[in-house]
Amino acid sequence: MTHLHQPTLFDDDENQAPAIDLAAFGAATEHQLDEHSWITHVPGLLTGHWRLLDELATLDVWEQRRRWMFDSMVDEPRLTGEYVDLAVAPALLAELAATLGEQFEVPYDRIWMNWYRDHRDGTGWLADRPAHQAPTAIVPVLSLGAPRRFLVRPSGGGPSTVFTPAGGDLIVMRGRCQRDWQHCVPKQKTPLGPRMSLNFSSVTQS
Ligand SMILES: O=C(O)CCC(=O)C(=O)O
Repeated sequence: MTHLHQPTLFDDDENQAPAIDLAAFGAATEHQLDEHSWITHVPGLLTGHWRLLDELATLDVWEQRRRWMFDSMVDEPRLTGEYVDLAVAPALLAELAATLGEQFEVPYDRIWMNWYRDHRDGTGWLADRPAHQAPTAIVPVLSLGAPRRFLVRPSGGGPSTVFTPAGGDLIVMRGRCQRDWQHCVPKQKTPLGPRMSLNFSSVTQS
């Protein structure tokens, strides 16, 4: 298979088959944002993440969405895809949803995916609503591919906290993160390979 990124000699993950490493939860770090909200960073939950990225890239779920910007329609700076029925998703995605469900006691039943083709793609400030209407939610986001900056700021503005999840890392937004905080993946100046994010949600958290 042709890989979408430029492998380096040091890229141990390059040819590994994707696998969930449950031991990674033991190395998780917690970052308290305020009294009610916090982020858990689980490094290396998925080994072989490049291989999964390459596999997902071949699927026909990807869409180029468009949106209004001022008075013109523009392409969103990323591709997006969604599984609302995990029975038709690749088996590993359903397995990831089940693993996260067990870990966080939330029955994840949907996966929203972003494909940042390179450093010029990104996503602006957002909170995951209306998918998460409840005041609190546990929203896991698994990164595949190149490391990207993932910023969190108070809703409506304020200083950002910067995370840099690498491929295979899990970022979990918890507490009131979808109410009181916003997150984004900014475009970057430095050339970078592709990244995908897998965002797990549950209708029971809505
Ligand atoms: O790509 C990411 O890391 C997060 C994107 C996200 O939160 C979203 O699309 O709702």
